[in-house]
Amino acid sequence: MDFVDLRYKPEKNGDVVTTVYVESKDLKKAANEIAAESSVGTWTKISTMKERVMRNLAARVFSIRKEGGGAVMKIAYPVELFEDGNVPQILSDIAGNIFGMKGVDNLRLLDFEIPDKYARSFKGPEFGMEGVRRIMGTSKNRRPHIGTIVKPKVGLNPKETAKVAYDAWAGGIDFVKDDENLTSQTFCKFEERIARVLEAKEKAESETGKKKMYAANITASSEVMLGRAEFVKAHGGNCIMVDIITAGFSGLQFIRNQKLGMVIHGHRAMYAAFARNKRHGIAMLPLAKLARMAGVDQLHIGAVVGKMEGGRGEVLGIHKTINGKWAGLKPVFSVCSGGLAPENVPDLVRIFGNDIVIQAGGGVHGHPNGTRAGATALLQAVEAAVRGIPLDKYAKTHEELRLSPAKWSLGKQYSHRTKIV
Ligand code: CAP
Ligand code: MG
Repeated sequence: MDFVDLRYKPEKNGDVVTTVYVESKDLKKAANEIAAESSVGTWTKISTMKERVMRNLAARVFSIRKEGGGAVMKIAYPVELFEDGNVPQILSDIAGNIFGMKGVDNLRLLDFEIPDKYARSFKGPEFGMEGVRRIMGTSKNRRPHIGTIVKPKVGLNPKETAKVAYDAWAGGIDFVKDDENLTSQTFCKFEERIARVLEAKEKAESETGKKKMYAANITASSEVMLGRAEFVKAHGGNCIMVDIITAGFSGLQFIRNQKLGMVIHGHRAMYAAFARNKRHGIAMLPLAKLARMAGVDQLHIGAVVGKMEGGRGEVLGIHKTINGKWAGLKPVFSVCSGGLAPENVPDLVRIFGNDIVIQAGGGVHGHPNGTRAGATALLQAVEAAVRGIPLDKYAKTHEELRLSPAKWSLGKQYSHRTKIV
């Protein structure tokens, strides 16, 4: 068992340490195979192995704790195994072939820790939460930002999209974004949409006197993303969105490394293909850390309440991790989204505090009086929540909010929406 050493103590500045959950008929053998395959080993002894390679670069499983039907293991990887600033490469190591090995029935990457010096080799967010707040003028009044996704997800033409965006901004929304599956389809070509929506943004800004943000979804192959990002910049945009899992970390790093001077909004569509099965895959926490290293400024993390999976402990842990201090990488603005409506705002503020972006698509455009009223209702819910005023009380003097909970409060139409009291 060359790769299992239960007496080994990892070096804080010298090792990358992963925490994995493993299921196997033979856990110790699996531990050895995992550490071997993800560092310098292979399935058999090889004549080309050098003593110095084993000594300096072999990964070591240093903790095996039985849990559930398997075990939680900790693996130390010498940091020399990793290339500075390369997200795909760290994944090919710590989350590569090991998921497919026959000796392992299930394997889940739960977390990883990296030395500060290596962390600093990644660009991280260009703006981070404080940078976004500075742009939007909310550095002092630190209420949650509110955002909406233009709905229907796809199908509107550029003119219709711009109208929905304008109504949302005029109603009080800070942040409007494209949906994850809207890029440049025939019915809504990217260039025309971006030009029209940014025009609407300017109009809303001059009418409301408030700074607004629009996340244009540039997701595509890297060279197309760059062209689209440059188009957004040339038309006065301040934000771009990348579907970071479908575009991949390489695509995200490519865009971040251009230093475009625009906020990067990270949408996590497809994350659950890795993260949902609690016994296999890659949990959202490591995905979120990688996104911060690669350089997103805002990231979808789940909402606890609403339509997307993710319990309170897990999602709050992700928020604290990407929003907290880490080797000088700027804190990421966490985005809570998915099945949210004004009625969820008090729960969200109670769980996460004020340093989040609260996003509602259906919960804004589904308001009985339309998008503008829905945007105002969401803003009113935030005003009430940060002042600790119960929503039903605030709703008595705020018409849009009063009409909004009437539609959603019992959760009848969304029976799957959880309410946290
Ligand atoms: C929300 C949303 C977001 C999800 C993604 C959607 O719309 O636009 O993509 O929030 O999930 O398409 O579902 P609604 P997550 O407000 O209408 O639900 O934020 O968990 O990554
Ligand atoms: Mg969406």
